[in-house]
Amino acid sequence: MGNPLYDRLFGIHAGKDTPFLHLPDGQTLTHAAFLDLAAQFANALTGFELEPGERVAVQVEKSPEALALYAACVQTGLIFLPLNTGYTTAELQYFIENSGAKLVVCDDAKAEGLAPIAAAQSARLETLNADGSGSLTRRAMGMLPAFEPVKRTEDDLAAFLYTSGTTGRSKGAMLTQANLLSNAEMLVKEWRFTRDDVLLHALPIFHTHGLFVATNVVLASGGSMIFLPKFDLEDMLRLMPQATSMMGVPTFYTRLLSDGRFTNDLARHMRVFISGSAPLLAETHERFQERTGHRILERYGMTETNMNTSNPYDGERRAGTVGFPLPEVELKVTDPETGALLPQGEIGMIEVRGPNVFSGYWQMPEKTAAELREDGFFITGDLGRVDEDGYVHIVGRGKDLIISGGYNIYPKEVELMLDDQPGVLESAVIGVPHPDFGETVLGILVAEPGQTPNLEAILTNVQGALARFKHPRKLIVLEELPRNTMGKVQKNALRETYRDLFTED
Ligand code: MLC
Ligand code: AMP
Repeated sequence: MGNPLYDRLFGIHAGKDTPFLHLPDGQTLTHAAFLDLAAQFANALTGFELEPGERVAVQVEKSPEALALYAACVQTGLIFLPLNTGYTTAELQYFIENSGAKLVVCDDAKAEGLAPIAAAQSARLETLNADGSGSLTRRAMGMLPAFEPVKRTEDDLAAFLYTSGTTGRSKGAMLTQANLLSNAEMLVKEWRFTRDDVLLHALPIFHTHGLFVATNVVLASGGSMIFLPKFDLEDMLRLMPQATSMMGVPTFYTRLLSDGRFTNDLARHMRVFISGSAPLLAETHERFQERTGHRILERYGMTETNMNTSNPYDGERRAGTVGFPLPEVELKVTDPETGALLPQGEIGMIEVRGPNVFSGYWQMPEKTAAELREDGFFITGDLGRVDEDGYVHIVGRGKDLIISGGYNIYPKEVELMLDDQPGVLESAVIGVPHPDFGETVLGILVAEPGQTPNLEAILTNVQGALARFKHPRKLIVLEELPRNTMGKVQKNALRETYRDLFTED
């Protein structure tokens, strides 16, 4: 029976002295050395007497050790729950409690704040820092570099990723081994990854894109990656000549284009540039091709489904579209109200079904039932259409969501916070175009009668509670919010009014 995810992503590299991680300091970790490290972490985890299926909540910086911890969770059958490094302690408390994690791994700097939260639910707390040090590593270093993976089936859960909802409460998307494996292996074929590939990896590894797409594809193909702690323009320009491929959010592409040193020459030897997590403007597409001769390959996915569609590797990569449904992924466009299938070409709700689709939200059967149909179709919340050639276009969102630099922000969460502030009667949070982040967060407030809210104090309060990327970049006070006859706030009107706020010179 074995452990399919471990066997097919990691185990296949046993004993191979082939490169896996090229680190910014010039060192390279081979597949064999990485597997040894992962086995040491697995032995360390086993010492904590956790049962397979229990959750490990992990908020750590990107490092080879962080990746080894992911591999260790796979081989011990523990559910890996990575968390954005930007989350505040208040945000983390929810994830730890909701998931019932029995082990929390964080940076030394966060340990004091998280200790009482972990203790309250009898979870163990270990640390792992950006430089790879920490209590967990110390323990792992004393362990044998060999581990017999715990038996698992493809239907067993491998990871939880939290995704916010329109009500402001995050939901834990439960991903099985099969969800991750099917996508990784499918994408290797679709995008022609081989052991000769060197992926320039500057994405965070706490989200689908950086972990389950970029990392898993490299693992499944036997290639290697230049493993950067974060996107840094200088590093990208310096290291691109050593890479064959890159995956990024649109901000990566606009930032590269904004620098004159990013030339045709620098990108000449590259095999493929892939973009996703947020819409790539057709204009960025065209500018990129003019500058480099490369056509970016845009694909579409989400936390609950991994990747759903992709532009073709061979064939026309059509700007403004996300390409075709991946093999084994069924995609249909339905009436958002009734769920009825719409005629080809019409705009409606995108629904997807396939081995990539998650198995539900952790302990939220009602939310699961509302979004995941009994026949297996997942209601994505994205509005789109399929053109006459079969290309999928995403034309909008049925869900109230802002995507800033590839990070999702659910306005409701920020509005709940703003509504609670002194002097604030109500608020509306919208996304407006931003030259760097694609969209950014704008908070619109209505004051309580006779009051003048202190905007600076409000922003300070928000800072303590929410991750930086969710903070409104500006607060505006209005007499009242525009509403339709039903009393619903007209966010479209607000978006229209403020659409040039950050893009005007
Ligand atoms: C950082 N900041 C952001 C931000 N990232 N603010 C808004 N949106 C973001 N995405 C904050 C920083 O904390 C900083 O705060 C300030 O904004 C400017 O920082 P920066 O130095 O310009 O940001 P940087 O660290 O360079 O990060 C920008 C980024 C990064 C785009 C490189 O956000 C990133 O790597 N994004 C990728 C996200 C991702 O992987 N998404 C995939 C989700 S999976 P201050 O205090 O200094 O002002 C998914 C499914 C799918 O969606 O289909 O893939
Ligand atoms: P997340 O919940 O972080 O997984 O974000 C998923 C959402 O990102 C999707 O539902 C889409 O709205 C959006 N998204 C991902 N890829 C693309 C893309 N290529 N174009 C437009 N939107 C995208």
